[in-house]
Amino acid sequence: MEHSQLHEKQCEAILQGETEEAAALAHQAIELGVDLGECVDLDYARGIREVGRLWEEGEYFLPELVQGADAMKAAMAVLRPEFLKDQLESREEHKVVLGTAAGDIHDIGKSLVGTILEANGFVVVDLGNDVSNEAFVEAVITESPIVLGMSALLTTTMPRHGDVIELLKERGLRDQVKVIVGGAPLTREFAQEIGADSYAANAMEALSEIRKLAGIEV
Ligand code: B1M
Repeated sequence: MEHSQLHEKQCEAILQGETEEAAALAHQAIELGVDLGECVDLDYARGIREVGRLWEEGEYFLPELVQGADAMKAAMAVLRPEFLKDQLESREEHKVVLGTAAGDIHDIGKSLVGTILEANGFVVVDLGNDVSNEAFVEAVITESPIVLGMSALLTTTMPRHGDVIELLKERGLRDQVKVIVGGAPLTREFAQEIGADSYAANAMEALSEIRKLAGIEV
């Protein structure tokens, strides 16, 4: 199969919510030696954003939204070991705690950020999704990460990032950890407003920002 044809088919599989097809195509991408970053950034992201657009326009309903997400997750599960194959040696002092804000179950983007960080030598403690403000603060105490990364995909849940930062200040912990936030509705301005140390628009930018926060030269 031509690479361009594979890219189209991958996007289509996410758009149609075809979980098995998406996983099978991910295997083919590995076999064909296609750039896997491109598969995620171009094909899967394009497919899932189109799903979101169709849902917003009332053409897709919740089941289609769920199926699209499941197809993307299935493809990502196939690619994850490949991303981690040439993993840099992980270092405990480069620990990052990650999670999605309270009330928010969107975790595909956050998990992708985690995979890219792990592949690049970070120890990632992923708290999952719908993480309470208290649980984020608790993890800063128990895990002593160098960076706390919070994700949100809903305009209603992004303010929780600011709440966590306030809670860290109240407990005298703010100076112990750098904070980065991200997720589709966020902006650099929002990150500055709530007092975060950094913001990233995508997984590769998150890697570069977190390296800077951790003082890692590349
Ligand atoms: Co929902 N959803 N969803 N959804 N969903 C959105 C976000 C929405 C924009 C769709 C739309 O209207 N077009 C809309 C939000 C509107 C708003 O807030 N203004 C929406 C809604 C409304 C909802 C529900 C309320 C629907 C309902 O039930 N009526 C509901 C909410 C549930 C809840 O959380 N309480 C809901 C549910 C779901 C599913 C469960 C079906 C599913 C999520 C499955 C899952 O994640 N396990 C889902 C999906 C798939 C989407 C869309 C279509 C795609 C999100 C995604 O995975 N993108 C989304 C539409 C859209 O975003 N355009 C939509 C792919 C992913 C790779 O990108 O997450 O942006 P993204 O992550 C990127 C960057 O943002 C960045 O890097 C990532 C990689 O490049 N990044 C970070 C992310 N986190 C970062 C953290 C960092 C740094 C960078 O540092 C720590």
